[in-house]
Parts: sequence; C-alpha cells; structure tokens
Amino acid sequence: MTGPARENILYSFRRCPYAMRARWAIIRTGQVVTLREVNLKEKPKEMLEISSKGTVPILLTKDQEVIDESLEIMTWSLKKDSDQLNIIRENDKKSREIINQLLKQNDDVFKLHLDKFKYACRYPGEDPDCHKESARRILYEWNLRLKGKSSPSSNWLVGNNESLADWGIWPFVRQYMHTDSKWINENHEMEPIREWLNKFTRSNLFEILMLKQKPWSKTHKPISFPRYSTTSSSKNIAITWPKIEST
Ligand SMILES: N[C@@H](CCC(=O)N[C@@H](CS)C(=O)NCC(=O)O)C(=O)O
Repeated sequence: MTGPARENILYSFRRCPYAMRARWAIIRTGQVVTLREVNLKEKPKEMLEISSKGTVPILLTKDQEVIDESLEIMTWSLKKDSDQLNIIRENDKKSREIINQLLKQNDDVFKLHLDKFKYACRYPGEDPDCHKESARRILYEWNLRLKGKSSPSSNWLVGNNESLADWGIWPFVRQYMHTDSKWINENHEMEPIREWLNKFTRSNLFEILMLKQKPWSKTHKPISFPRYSTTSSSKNIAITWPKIEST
C-alpha cells in the first residue's frame, strides 16, 4: 500500500468501457479524481499493490478505500451527489430491479458475446457469428425498450429519465458499434438505440470523458479529471444533449 492519499486516484484506461462508465459517473456527479492512465500491458506496480485483480478502473479514495469494480465506483460517485439520486431510482424499488437486471445482462451476457465475436481469435472453437447473433438479440431487446417513448428526449432504458442502466451500458453499445456498425446504422428499426447512443457520444461531455493521456508514471505531474477548458473550478459543468430530430 502506498502512503495516505490526499486525493482520489483513479486508475483508468481511456477506451475501456468499464473505465468509461466510471469516468462518466465521476463527471456527471461533479467529482474530481487524479487520473492515472494505465497501459494494460504494463500495469503499474502501485495499481497492483492496491488490487491484485489487475483490472481497470480502480479508485483509491482519499479515505484509503479501494474500489475495484466500475459499478461500485459509479455508486460511490452518486452517493456524493444528492442531485443525481434519481439515477439509481432511490425511491422506486421496481425500477431499481429493472436497472440491476439490465446491468447484469450487459456485464454477464452481452459483454461476453461482444468479446467472443470482436476478439474471435482469443476464443478458438467458438463461433463468432453465433455470438454476434446473440449480442444483436440483446441489442434488439434494448432497442424495444427505447422505442415508443413519447419523445426523443425521453428515450431512456428505464422510464422516461436517464438511469444507472443508461450510464452503465452505453459504453458497451459504443464498443459494439465499432464492430457491427453497418447493422445498426443501416437498419431503420434500430434508430431508437442509435439515437440513444448518440446522445452520449455527441454530448458536450464526451470529449472531456475521452481526453487522451499518456500512460501514468511516478514522475508525471498529477492530472486532474475531469479537466474543463472553460473553467478551473472543480464543479461539474452541465450536460448539453445533442438536438435530436423528431420523426
Ligand atoms: N468487473 C470489472 C471488469 C473490468 C475489466 O475487465 N476491465 C478490463 C479492461 S476493459 C481489464 O482491466 N482487463 C485486464 C487486462 O486486460 O489485463 C469492472 O466492472 O470494473
């Protein structure tokens, strides 16, 4: 264990969907962390010392708590921002259950299918097309949830407002899009999920989320995250969703 942290330190990897959702929650709840970008092929010993799992993201809080699961980092952030408690549907048990089911479906099923067709060479003996089909079926299900919402601004996975399900799943759908974009882009039926994803990737906060950093080393100056060009204040800036044309 390293000495007492005077800051919240986040070990992260820019393109990792788990790390992206943790960073997204950090931004949206106005938290500030010191970012340590990790090269997954050369993980820093400081990171492995606090969590031997060797996965990102990992948060080492000011209070020396180690949080090495992305969903738990999201919850940690949300607990610190009472304005955002509706994201976890604090007072709505049924919605909370649906959110949990969707996150579980993403983490335990969708991500596996995605990996098995995106990184097919790592899974000899598996049929990538079969996994692609299974991933598509799940996307189709999520698309149905988004379809038929009263307006483009209310197309969220659970109810008419964004929730932890949206925050936790969109980076994985984005990753999927990189491998099977034609199916989503050219399939008119999939418009709701396309628009839902675009809300995140075309929002004003996406660029801040995805800012490029060199892999961290002990000799680097600490990098504060999020970093806003317009202000040095640690307060979060409001999200601006892209304009979506109603059809
Ligand atoms: N359940 C973990 C999964 C995190 C995870 O698997 N992250 C990947 C990167 S996207 C990782 O660190 N893999 C380890 C490696 O590639 O060595 C979480 O939600 O934080």
